[in-house]
Amino acid sequence: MVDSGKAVRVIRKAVRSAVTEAAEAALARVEEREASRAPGAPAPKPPKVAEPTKPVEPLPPKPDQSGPDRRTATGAETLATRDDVAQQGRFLTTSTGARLRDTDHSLKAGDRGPTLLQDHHLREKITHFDHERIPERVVHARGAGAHGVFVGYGNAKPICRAGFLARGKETPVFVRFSTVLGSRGSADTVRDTRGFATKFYTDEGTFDLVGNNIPVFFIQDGIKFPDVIHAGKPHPDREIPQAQSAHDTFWDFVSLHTEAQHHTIWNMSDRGIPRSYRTMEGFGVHTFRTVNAQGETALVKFHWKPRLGVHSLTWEEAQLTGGIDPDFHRRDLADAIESGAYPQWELGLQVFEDTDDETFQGIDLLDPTKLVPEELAPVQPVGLLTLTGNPTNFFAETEQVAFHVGNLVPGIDVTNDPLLQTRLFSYVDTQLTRLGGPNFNQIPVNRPHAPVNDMLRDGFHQHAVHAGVAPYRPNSLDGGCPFHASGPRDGAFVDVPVRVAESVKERDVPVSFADHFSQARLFWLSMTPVEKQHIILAYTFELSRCYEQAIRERQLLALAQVDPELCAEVAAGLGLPAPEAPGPLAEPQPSPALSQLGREWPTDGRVLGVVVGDEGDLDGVDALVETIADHGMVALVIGPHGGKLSDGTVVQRTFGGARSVEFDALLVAGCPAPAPDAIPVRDAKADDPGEPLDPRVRLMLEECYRHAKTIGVWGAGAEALAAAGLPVDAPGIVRGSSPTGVLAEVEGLLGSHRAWERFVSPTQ
Ligand code: HDE
Repeated sequence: MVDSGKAVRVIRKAVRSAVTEAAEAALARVEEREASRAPGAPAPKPPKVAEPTKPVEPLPPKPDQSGPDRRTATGAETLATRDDVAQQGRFLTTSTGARLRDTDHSLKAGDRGPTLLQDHHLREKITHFDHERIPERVVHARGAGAHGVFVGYGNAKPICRAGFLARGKETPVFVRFSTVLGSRGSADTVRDTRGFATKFYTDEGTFDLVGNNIPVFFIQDGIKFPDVIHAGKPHPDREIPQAQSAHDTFWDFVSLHTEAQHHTIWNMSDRGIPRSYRTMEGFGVHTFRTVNAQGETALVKFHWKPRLGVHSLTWEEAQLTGGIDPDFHRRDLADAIESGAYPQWELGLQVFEDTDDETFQGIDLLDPTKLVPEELAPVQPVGLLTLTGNPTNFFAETEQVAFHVGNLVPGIDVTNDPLLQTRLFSYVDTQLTRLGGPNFNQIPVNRPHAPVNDMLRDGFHQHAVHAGVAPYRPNSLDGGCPFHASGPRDGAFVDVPVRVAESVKERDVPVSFADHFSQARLFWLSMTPVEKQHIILAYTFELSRCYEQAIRERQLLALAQVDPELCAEVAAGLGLPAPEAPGPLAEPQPSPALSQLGREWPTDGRVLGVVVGDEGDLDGVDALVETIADHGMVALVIGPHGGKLSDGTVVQRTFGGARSVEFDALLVAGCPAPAPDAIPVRDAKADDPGEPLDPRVRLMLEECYRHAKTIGVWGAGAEALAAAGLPVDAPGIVRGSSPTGVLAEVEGLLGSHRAWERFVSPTQ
């Protein structure tokens, strides 16, 4: 079905046109910015120290920012610019546009008197503030979004007639990534599943692909969703722990509902702690049904394949980052887009014949706890997603975006997967409360790009001004409009007439859903030794955090049915005997595609820390920083103090403020002596200010080494390694004479993400 060479050519051409504008903006921005090359400037123009008093027009959005298309509530294009939907004019006004001369003092009966009820400005300001919050999502509350474009390759045509998959067709998208368990303000790097929800604003209506970064789910029937979420959320009495699965109720549930064991082993693997949203795969999880122009159907599973590969944090990095930069993933996504390293994923399909039994090689395609190994059904790329713009306003866009698995377009339909069936009910229902009424699809970020001609009327926050008198059909008063589309030729969505087997009404489960362990075992057997060690560590940590031994023992019994070695190692860590599996284990063929190791990937948007001293080590640093930016990566100069160094080099991080977890690799330009603030009373990290190296730099080197990150040194940088007691010839340590030579080698090594050989594994 796929000619991948041709597809790549088509896509290159199409994407070029789609992202040129954004790329030019990024370039212009880089030229504009002289003071600092690091992304993350809070405002489009650096502020002055003195308070601005001369009235000026509101500043425009930053060049990396994008926003919802300026459509009407019924999907029509407008001539509005993005500034038209932002603040207008030079003066502060009320919400109804009356200019105000004072917003700092309430209207009082005398300067010491009580506030007057007639102060309409005070009342408007406070009342609006009182209602600024809306309920956070019951799951996936913590997230980050971005705008982008999807370009079809055209090769899906034989199985799917959806127009957005047509060759070279550009469709605007909004993507929201998220964690599942944590509240809106929780840390990004917790161990959890990640959401990967994409809204395609297609010409044929909005298509939402609301997926996760894990291809299977905890439960087989949506009726258990409240249960698994109640188990994963903080305990109801003390409301702890936040955004964690390492607690009794979670493990109580998954050890009793053993269908959750497959999803759980993915969570315990490195997939549960991604390095970046940009380095995650995405999965539609359920099997969907596609329809081609002839009305023929196929069963498909959706995949997102990141161009940068699948990479994760180490557990220690994830924990440190949670404290040091709880916004790590959010910042990473925004910074990458701002610096022009546009994240990309190919949309891929696994395609299966639409047979009566809806199975493929014995795998029940309606069971969402099962995946189909790529070795059995290759993922065929059908289009490319590129994220090109950060939201202009988090609340308006990322918070108010409303996904729904029932937002389907002609050519894509659902199956009877009992998890998917429940989701079809849940998503609209939840928005009614969260977004305050039934008109949430009229919020700018949710507005379709296809003409809307529904008969839904009124309700809270109605933005459309419907004309006509006959929102019913058939009618004669409005000329009969709206009419039914006659079928696919008119672009109608036609529910696929799938035969429903003769059956009885029952609360039951298919026999094929009874296998809970064979694919958890498949996942385990497909891991490399170092990945297995990480899984053992994760189970041991999580179960050690459970209070009740009975829960640990019950989960060990589940692990015994996954793998005896895994069970024995975790049991040893918990100080418990390893139980025997009650019966023989399945012996599935491993799927190497499930492992994250063993391939080389591009390094766009990777963050390199460049350690410099105040003087003497600065030769070539400025040029190095520039080269790093030219190579699509981000350089952060780490110096003994803020501001500029003696040669004018701008410092983005200080020894006191930086921590290793921010960087994918460390470049060390010298052996900086302890800075004046390297005193324990000021900075606990400086507890041993021994000469000759600043102790905070030593800590960064130690951590980078421990986390198997690449470290590059030149000049006196080698002395820093020695002072930190690190071997200079270990894998992933690059020594050279020039900064650019070292960078070239470091970049090469970064392609495999880490110096994996540095993790010592007993089973290697
Ligand atoms: Fe969701 N899910 N879910 N879910 N889900 C929500 O919708 C629900 C499931 C997923 O960034 C909610 O707008 C039920 C599977 C993502 O805005 C809610 C069931 C998968 C997001 C809801 C599932 C997902 C949600 C909460 C079991 C992966 C975030 C707020 C039948 C394929 C979307 C909202 C965003 C959000 C219900 C299971 C993915 C309550 C009942 C399986 C990525 O409607």
